[in-house]
Order: sequence, then structure tokens, then C-alpha cells
Amino acid sequence: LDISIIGVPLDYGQSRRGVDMGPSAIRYAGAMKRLEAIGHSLQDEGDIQVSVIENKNREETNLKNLEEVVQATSELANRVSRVIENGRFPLVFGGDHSIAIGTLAGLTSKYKNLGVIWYDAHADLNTAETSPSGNIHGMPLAVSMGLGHEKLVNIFTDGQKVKPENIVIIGARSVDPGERALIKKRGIKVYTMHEIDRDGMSSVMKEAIEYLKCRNLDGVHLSLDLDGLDPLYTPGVGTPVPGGISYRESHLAMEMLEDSGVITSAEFVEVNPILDEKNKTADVAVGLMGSLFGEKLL
Ligand code: DIR
Ligand code: MN
Ligand code: MN
Ligand code: MN
Repeated sequence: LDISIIGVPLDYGQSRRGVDMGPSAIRYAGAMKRLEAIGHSLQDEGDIQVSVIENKNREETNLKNLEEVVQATSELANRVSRVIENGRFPLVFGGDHSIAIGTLAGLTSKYKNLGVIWYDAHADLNTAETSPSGNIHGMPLAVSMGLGHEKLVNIFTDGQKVKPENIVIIGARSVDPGERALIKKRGIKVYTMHEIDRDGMSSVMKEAIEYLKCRNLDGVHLSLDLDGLDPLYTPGVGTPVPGGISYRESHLAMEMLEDSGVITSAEFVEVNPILDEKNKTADVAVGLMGSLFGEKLL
């Protein structure tokens, strides 16, 4: 593959500083070399410009740092769409998960029937009305479905980017009441930790891939929040939730996605080196990229 790396040093989508250093931490963990060793051709597009000075002219809203998130995700959407126009595979490094608003907006300039795999402890399906925190990183999936603040929903192109029936959430174990209601109302496919424990990751991934393959998609995006894994393996995240997906299960999931050949773009988010233990979380992220992009044991 011809892979383009885009870094998004954004931490305005949540309340703990440091996740803006995620792209550096992931690069430092050797992402480029790891994927080149598999035989891919890598190009680092550098980082998106994120405003360092916080906007003072705020509109009345309970969304934290709305203007800063809008600015960065708009630029990201532009960059992602240029990368796919050039026939390259976009690989985005976060940054907090609000960046997915920009990634998905950019992707759907080309992919009109995009599938999304959301690997996360959370559902990220809040809106301004349902959010318990006001943190935009808890909202990107809702925004992609066209729900939420108009400035977020209309980034790059107007309205809905992804159909609810094209979404599969994997690893959920912390879901807010408004998110639960939305999942039921829109029939979003969710594999919580319960299904992973009961049926095993192999069966869950097999089903998830089958489900997406039946939907006539023109692309599938993997959005991987490192807090989807158990904090035992990825402690460097802002909102760790115990009882998560294991290291082995995560590698298996990536390997099965690679075997399926469905993935057309990916992002790895919420790596926060300040909260981490010796860059462990970025190391795990890069290892998972290895499996996703075809590293083989033998
Ligand atoms: C929570 C936490 N559902 C919120 N979300 C997180 O603030 O909306 N998403 N941590 O990754
Ligand atoms: Mn998330
Ligand atoms: Mn999460
Ligand atoms: Mn998060």
C-alpha cells in the first residue's frame, strides 16, 4: 500500500492535556519503520495545524473548545480528502477522538457508502443535549450520523456522513443513557465486552466483517481508540475503563481485518504520553498497526 500518515495534535476534545503529544509518541514508537518493513511505501504528511491560543469569542454552548475543534477537524478533512484523491491510504494519528469528525468528513468526499469500525470502550454517540461532560471526543460518531451541533455536523460537507447501519462498535463498556437510547433507536451494531467474553473475539470479528460485507460498502474506516483495550495494556489514555479488550484479542482483531481486506483507512487515537508508562500505549498502537497492515509471525 501507499500509506500517508497525518498527525493531529489536538487535545481540545476532552479535559486532560497531553493527548496532543500522541502523534509524536506514535512516531517515536517507530510506526514508519514498522510498516515499511512489511513492504509498504510510507509518506509522512506531518501534523495538522492546531491553534495554541484558545478562542476567546465563544458562542453560548456547553461544548468545550468548539471553535478549536472545528478549525482542526476542518483542516484534517481537507488533508484526508487530498490523500485519497492521490490514491493513498490515510493513516491518522491522534489526538483525542474528536478528530474522527474530520477524518470521516474527508473520507466521505469519496466514499459515499462508508463502513466504520469503532474500536472503543465508549460509544462516542453523545450530542450537546446528552453529553454528561461537554467533551467533543464523546460525540464524533453522533456527528458523523448528522446529529449534534451544526458547526460539527457541517464540517467539509453538509449533514450526515455515515449511515447508522454501516457502523460497528467493538469493545463498548461505558455507555451513557442518551447513547444507549440512540443505539436502540438507530439499530447500531454494538459488540460490547459481554459479547466478546461470551463468544470470543474470533467469532465477534467474523460476524462484524460479514455484517459489513453484506452492506455494499465502497470503503471501511477503522477508528481505534486505545482505551478500547484494557488499561493494563494501554494505560496512557485519558478515560481508562477496566475490563477491556486484551492485547492478544486486539492483535487477532487487526489480523482478521487484514485478512478480510476490507479496511481502506485507519486512525489511532487518544494516546496520551503524559499519562503513559514509558510510551507503552504508543508501542501497543504501533504493534497493532503491524498486524493491521500485514505483519506475519511466520
Ligand atoms: C463520555 C466519555 N461518554 C463522554 N467518552 C469518552 O464524555 O461523553 N470517549 N471518553 O472516548
Ligand atoms: Mn473514543
Ligand atoms: Mn474511548
Ligand atoms: Mn476517549
